[in-house]
Amino acid sequence: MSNMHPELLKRLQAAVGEAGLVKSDDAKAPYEIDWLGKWTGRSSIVVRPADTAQTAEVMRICHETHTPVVTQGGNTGMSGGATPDSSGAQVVLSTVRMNAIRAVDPLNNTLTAEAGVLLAHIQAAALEADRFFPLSLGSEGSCTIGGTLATNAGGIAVLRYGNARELALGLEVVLPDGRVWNGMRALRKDNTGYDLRDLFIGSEGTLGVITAAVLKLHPRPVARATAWVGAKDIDALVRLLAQLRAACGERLVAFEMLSAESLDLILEHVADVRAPLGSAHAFHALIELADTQGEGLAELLESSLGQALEQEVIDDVAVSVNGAQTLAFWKIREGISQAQMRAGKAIKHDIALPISAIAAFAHEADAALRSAQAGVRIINFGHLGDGNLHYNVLLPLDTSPEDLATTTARFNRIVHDIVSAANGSISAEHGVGQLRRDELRHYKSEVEFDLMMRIKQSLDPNQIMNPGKLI
Ligand code: FAD
Ligand code: 2HG
Ligand code: ZN
Repeated sequence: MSNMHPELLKRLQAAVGEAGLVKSDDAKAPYEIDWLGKWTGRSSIVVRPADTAQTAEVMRICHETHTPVVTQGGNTGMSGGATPDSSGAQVVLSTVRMNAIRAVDPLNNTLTAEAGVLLAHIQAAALEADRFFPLSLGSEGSCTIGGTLATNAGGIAVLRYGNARELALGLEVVLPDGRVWNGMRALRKDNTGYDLRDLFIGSEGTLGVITAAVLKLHPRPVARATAWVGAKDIDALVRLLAQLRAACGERLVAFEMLSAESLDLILEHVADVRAPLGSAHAFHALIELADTQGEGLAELLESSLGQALEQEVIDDVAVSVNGAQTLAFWKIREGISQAQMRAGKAIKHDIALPISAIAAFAHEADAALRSAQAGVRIINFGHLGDGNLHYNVLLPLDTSPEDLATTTARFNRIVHDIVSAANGSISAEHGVGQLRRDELRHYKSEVEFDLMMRIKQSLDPNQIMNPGKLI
């Protein structure tokens, strides 16, 4: 049961009603472990406000009483940002009851949704209005739009449409002291001072609770053409990417990469998948074009890839012939997170580099890791089109926690030093949370870190928003 002071419990109950509280240990348990099963904690209570006013009241109470708050959406984050610590003192504020789509405006190409709406529901509502919300992630059936904005998530269509930040026009945020900032502007131009919206996007629950957002919609594509490509090395895929961007322009929406080791892992651990070109190639890419015009898309993809074959940039191609095959291609790509969980303990590196530096990075990091540990299993895959690799290392399932901790620290330093030397990022799309907090301190400049600390201090002077995460 909740170990909270009875007076505080009474006030929270008055704010959200009995239906808005989760008190028993059993009922709280799912909020106290993350999706990967990697981080666990203990909350004092879980509060589930039904609207912005209730959220504001909860925050006013927590601010006054210096009670720490961990905001949680779908709890699918990859960096441990939504899990409370082990003190039992933190309140989990779940946004799942704030799940209304407030409006769709097809003339302005916008959709207004509350924070707890699932990403998949936003995509569906856009399609119902004959529009398109392009943000797409493996977790879209479980993650919320609030969490997706709070982590500035990316996914498989960033190459064409940008990440969460680029798809948000306005936000409503409950500040740590309970005031509500109404920034719900549905404008594409607004130069009225500092960009507060962009401050909250990617702030991972450390500056306030996002309660609603105005999102950008795009014209609905009516045609897509998808292909699977095999190549001898990652350099070849980087060359292919440049050729396809030049030939297909905005129609190139996805360019996803899997190394042979990543593909083998999926084939071994995910049911009902088959490698379109076998698994002999060292690198594979899943490529998709989409367009609001139906004509000529498949031909464009075929001719562009045909040319790359002739020039021996790539070694083999399978162009999807129907919707079922396209889904089968994507099922392979989306199986990678599950496959890693089943196969071992993954040391994840979610890194970004200039695309022109990707191949050199991969060669250098491969060599460095292999010389640090013979036989190391490198699971390199990701959103090559965005310069974002998931350059993971897989350890056996029975690795002890001590070995995992020391190997993680060693491999993080090797990989992140190479990333840093190339002016890359050690967190491209998954955020910082607990996973990268100490690494962030190590790699951010003093000036940048100081600015972040000042922002945090001025918005959250009582340090109650997601303590122990990000900063
Ligand atoms: P949570 O996990 O609940 O929270 C994440 C963080 O945001 C926490 O710090 C939390 O405190 C904060 N937060 C949540 N809601 C709010 C709010 N309303 N206001 C303020 N702070 C809030 N990410 C990618 O970028 N690209 C991918 O391709 C991708 N694929 C994934 C595939 C799988 C199978 C899984 C499990 C995850 C994947 N992710 C990916 C991770 C991604 O960050 C999350 O899936 C999602 O965007 C987070 O949303 P959520 O609602 O689950 O947030
Ligand atoms: C993806 O691109 C996700 O599939 C998950 O960002 C990455 O499992 C991972 O490391
Ligand atoms: Zn990803």
